[in-house]
Amino acid sequence: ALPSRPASSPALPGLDSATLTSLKKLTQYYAVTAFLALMIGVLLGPLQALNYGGINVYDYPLLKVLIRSYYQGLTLHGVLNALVFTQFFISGWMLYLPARDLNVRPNMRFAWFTYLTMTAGLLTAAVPLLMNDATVLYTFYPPLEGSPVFYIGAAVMVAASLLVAGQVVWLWLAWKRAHPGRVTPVVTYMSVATWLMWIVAALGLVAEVVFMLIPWSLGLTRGVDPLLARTLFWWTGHPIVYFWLLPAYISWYAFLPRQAGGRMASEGLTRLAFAMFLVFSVPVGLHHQYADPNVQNSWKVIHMFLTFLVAVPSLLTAFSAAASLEDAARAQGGRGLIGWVRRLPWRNAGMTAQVLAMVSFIFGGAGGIVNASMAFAPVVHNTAWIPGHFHITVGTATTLTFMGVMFWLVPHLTGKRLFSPRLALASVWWWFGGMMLFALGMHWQGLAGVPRRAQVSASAQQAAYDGMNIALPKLLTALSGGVLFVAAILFYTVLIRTLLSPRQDDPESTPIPTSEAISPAGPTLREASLLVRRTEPLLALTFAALVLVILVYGPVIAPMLANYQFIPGQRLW
Ligand code: HAS
Ligand code: HEM
Ligand code: CU
Repeated sequence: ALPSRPASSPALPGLDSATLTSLKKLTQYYAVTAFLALMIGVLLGPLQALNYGGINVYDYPLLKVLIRSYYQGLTLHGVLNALVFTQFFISGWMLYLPARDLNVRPNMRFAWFTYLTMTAGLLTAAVPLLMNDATVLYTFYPPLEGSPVFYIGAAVMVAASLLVAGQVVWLWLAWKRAHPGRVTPVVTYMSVATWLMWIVAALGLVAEVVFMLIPWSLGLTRGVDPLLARTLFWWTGHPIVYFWLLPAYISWYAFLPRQAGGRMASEGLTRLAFAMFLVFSVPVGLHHQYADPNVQNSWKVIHMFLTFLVAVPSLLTAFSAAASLEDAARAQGGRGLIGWVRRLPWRNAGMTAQVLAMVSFIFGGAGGIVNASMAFAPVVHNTAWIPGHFHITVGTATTLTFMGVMFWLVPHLTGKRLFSPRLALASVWWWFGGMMLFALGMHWQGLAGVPRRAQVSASAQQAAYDGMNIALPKLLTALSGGVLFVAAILFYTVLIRTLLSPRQDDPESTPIPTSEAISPAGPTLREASLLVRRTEPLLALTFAALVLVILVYGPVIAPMLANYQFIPGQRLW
């Protein structure tokens, strides 16, 4: 278990067993809701992969009953996987960890209320999605206009995540007051930094949905400005990818080393990476809008350089993660420049999932740098390359890490034993293999010029691709859909059979795999290094983030407000 930190002040009650039971149940609810959403989302994926293999399944009457069109399916896939799965898992995960790490008792009524609000938002948004009344894709760019019910449900969901953020920041501040002069423990530090980043990030989306999309879809305004809406969307839309990534990083830094049999590299460096993400994640959104008119090039260039800057903490992470894995493997007798890799505990599905997630992220991150470069962006923008990029970032680095986390988290929360560790291990390799194949096929097709978000397999469109030499990448993409389908069956067999099995152990007999640090931060700020002291004031760093965002977004948004365009909505489906 996490070393329980003494709740030194009587004003700050520690976790008692009733609260812990409730907290575990809540975390389980968040995680299971998340993985149910992913299950539906992932069933649609292979159909899309077949589309990019030139095979059109969307005219089969049986499928037509369930989804009306390629785009309704794609909307469900994007929303359920990228928005619902991630947010639910993360909300449970990043409340549970700091509460345990600090040993502070959260207000459980509030915490359950938040979960129910988020679920209500999800169910509300699901109705128009399933009724083909909000087929606007997960980016819901206006002037595509969906049912107001969709936007309201989505807004409630995001608002609920901000309530979790508030509760965690509150817990942390209460702990700080009760422990003056102490260094924030590293798991809490990472969680609070991520939540604070998300608060700054969410402002754009909240403004877009509350002030633009909801009134417009209710018919209260005669139109909406697509450029401003896109700009506010990407204010949130880029940092949201770090909101998906950093919870995985928490596991790579704090838990994976122990699972691999070693130690975290350095608490100071870990904190530096998260402090950098807090400050630099948001002011980069224009790298999604290089092709948008009426945005000055100079601002696009500034956002490009800031994007390169925010890749730095990921590079720090790569070195830290590699160092801690090497430390683990050498401790188990590993030798050689890279021969040590063989000494990692490859039979452990949880560890393997995360290391494979990291390997995928080497390519995903490199592709991201390509996307961000204004010289390359016109080649890859809006092509199949882009889904190639994000299935090895959010679809693997994040998703495969969360899958691996579930292998210890479910036993830890419930006292149930993991059903078939061998199947679990197989599922992880199939997922990794499938996604690497998918990424190869899609990046390749993108370079050939195949667009994303296109039903390229529809007979009317096929002819446009006849002249292209893409038979092989099409085949790879179609095959990857099958491999990923198998991976999903294996994974969900393990997850569902585990959840349905009887409780066998005391849940605490599967502890949180917290790692020791080779270079710890020291318990008090006075003993801590300069780096640790400088990264401790997270609220001040949040303020710096806000200032930077206003500096690089103010001059971009102000002219859009001054020239607001009222564009009427369209329904293309
Ligand atoms: Fe991205 C588009 C740029 C990271 C997700 N991205 C997307 C979209 C999504 C997404 C969903 O600049 C599509 C949005 C849409 O629908 O239009 N992305 C970047 C850059 C990074 C990046 C510069 N993306 C992510 C992450 C995501 C994600 C993370 C989700 C989780 N992305 C872009 C751009 C676009 C874009 C443009 C717009 C494209 C367009 O034209 O529309 C960077 O943050 C990446 C930094 C990462 C690294 C890699 C570090 C490696 C690590 C692993 C180490 C491995 C080890 C293993 C140690 C530099 C940490 C050792 C192994 C052993 C066996 C020992
Ligand atoms: C889009 C396949 C799993 C998130 C796509 C596309 C394909 C695909 C082919 C591109 C569609 C197009 O551009 O027309 C698959 C397969 C999966 C899978 C075969 C595995 C079974 C995931 C996962 C996530 C994810 C796990 C995230 C957690 C997305 C998102 C889009 C997308 C956000 C973009 C939707 C849009 O453009 O509006 N998927 N996917 N996918 N996928 Fe997946
Ligand atoms: Cu981005």
